[in-house]
Amino acid sequence: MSTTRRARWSMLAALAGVIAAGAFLATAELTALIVARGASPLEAVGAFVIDIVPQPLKELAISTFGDADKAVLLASLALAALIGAAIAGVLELFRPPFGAVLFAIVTVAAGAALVTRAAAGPLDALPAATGGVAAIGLLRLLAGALRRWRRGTAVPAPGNDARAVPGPDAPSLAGRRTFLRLALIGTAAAVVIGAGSRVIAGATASIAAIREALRLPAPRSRVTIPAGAELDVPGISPLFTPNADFYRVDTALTVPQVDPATWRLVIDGMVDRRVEFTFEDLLARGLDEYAVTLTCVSNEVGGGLVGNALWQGVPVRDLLKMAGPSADADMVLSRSVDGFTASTPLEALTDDGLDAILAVSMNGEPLPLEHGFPVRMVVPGLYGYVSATKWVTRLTVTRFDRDEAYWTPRGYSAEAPIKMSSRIDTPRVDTPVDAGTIAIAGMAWAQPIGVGRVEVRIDDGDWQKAALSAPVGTDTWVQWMLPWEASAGIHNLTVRAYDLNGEQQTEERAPIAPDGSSGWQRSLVTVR
Ligand SMILES: Nc1nc2c(c(=O)[nH]1)N[C@H]1C(S)=C(S)[C@@H](COP(=O)(O)O)O[C@H]1N2
Ligand SMILES: [Mo]
Repeated sequence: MSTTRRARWSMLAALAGVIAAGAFLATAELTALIVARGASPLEAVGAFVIDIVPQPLKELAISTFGDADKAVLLASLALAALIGAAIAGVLELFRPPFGAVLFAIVTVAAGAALVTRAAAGPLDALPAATGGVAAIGLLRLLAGALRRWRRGTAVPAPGNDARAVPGPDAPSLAGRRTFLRLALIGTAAAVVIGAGSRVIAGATASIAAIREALRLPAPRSRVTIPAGAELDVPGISPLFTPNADFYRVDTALTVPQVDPATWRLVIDGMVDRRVEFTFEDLLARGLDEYAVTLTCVSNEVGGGLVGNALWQGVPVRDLLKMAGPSADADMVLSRSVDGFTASTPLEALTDDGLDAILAVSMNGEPLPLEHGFPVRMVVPGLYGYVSATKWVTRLTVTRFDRDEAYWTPRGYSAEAPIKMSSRIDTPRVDTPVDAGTIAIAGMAWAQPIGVGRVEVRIDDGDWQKAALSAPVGTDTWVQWMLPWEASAGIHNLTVRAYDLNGEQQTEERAPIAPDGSSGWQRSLVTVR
């Protein structure tokens, strides 16, 4: 084969390598955005190189390039990657599967760079893994198509009929078409996905920075935590759930990025006048603090989709009053910036005895982005999907017979008060305990009435009254505890609660749909 022909095929193969590398980066960035926030291979590899470059070289770079040293580093890295990718492409065409092997090595190296960073978890290797799979897959396809294309245009060996013009045969044409199509689609997809992911990641970083810098005014009132509000029992849930441990449930694929400077709350619909508030307007009204336990309708008996926090915000009723809801309205449809909606009974938001709020702070800090920054609703006693709209931006006063919320046509009730429930935190089903005196303990909630009593039954014994923590309020859960002289064997524990009206938690089992699970939690524990 002539050197020029070989050079031409090499150029195409190199292009295939570069496109595959693009697919690697784009897929990795997208994965990082969705599952492993902050695990951008581009940044990790950059940081890794900065770490391994010897100090004298770093100093030389800084003295030579000054402030541009990072840019020069990134440009050198990009160039090296480009050359490496091109080589992989050529290898894959002429010496398969060595191009794919080269990509596999880079994938493993990038994964290692990602998981060995400080505070990284095993999930952080995922972007490299998905990137590697996409790149190797595309490279193999491109190289295969190229080979088919090339075979059909091969120059006949000397001695053959020299007059027979070597023209492309049918498989060759198909190979060419496949190669060009794959190359085009691969490039376009990589550019769109890669650039899109970077833009979103960039926006995320900046809203996170805005939140970080935000200083909320001190609240006018604070929740008083009574003595004895928190029991000292190993293995029990803390009274207040740390933000990092708070369950998260929403329909958002990526966390909405809302700048408080441009955020607006509109109240419209069946009102005397449409009103609009800025974030500053809300803060200027003065913040009050509330302790409210949030519960998800998807929480199974004994489950973890429930958490308790201190929220600071303003009562929804005050804002609604300014708009003047019409007398025949009975619902408020709250809407998030991402289109999610919740239907809340109007009276749950206007009742003077019920603290429905627009919250800006959670456990003493601005709402975390994933919990609704900058503003969300919190309504005591109603499941999250009918009340706790995160990233809220609009409250439309309406009627249940006119409007429907996100979950209503999807099998859940339009109205859903939280069902009274109790949960055993310790001992756990999966963790055997030693015989002797141990504490059976957990949580119970009956928002907004409050828990009056919790009872525990061991095996087929009598119901025993558990000790309760001093309640912070009627909208929060309480902790309960029962000391137990545990003997070796397998035991059956059951828990049930009563609210302050004397109502007993129902024994009747119900699934989460359409309006929340019910039933007593029964738990088998092993005592050694
Ligand atoms: N914008 C928006 N808000 C939402 C949801 C959602 O999907 N989107 N889910 C709701 C549901 S079902 C629950 S249980 C709570 C959960 O709030 P958390 O994620 O802060 O715990 O948010 C509610 N608010
Ligand atoms: Mo939920």
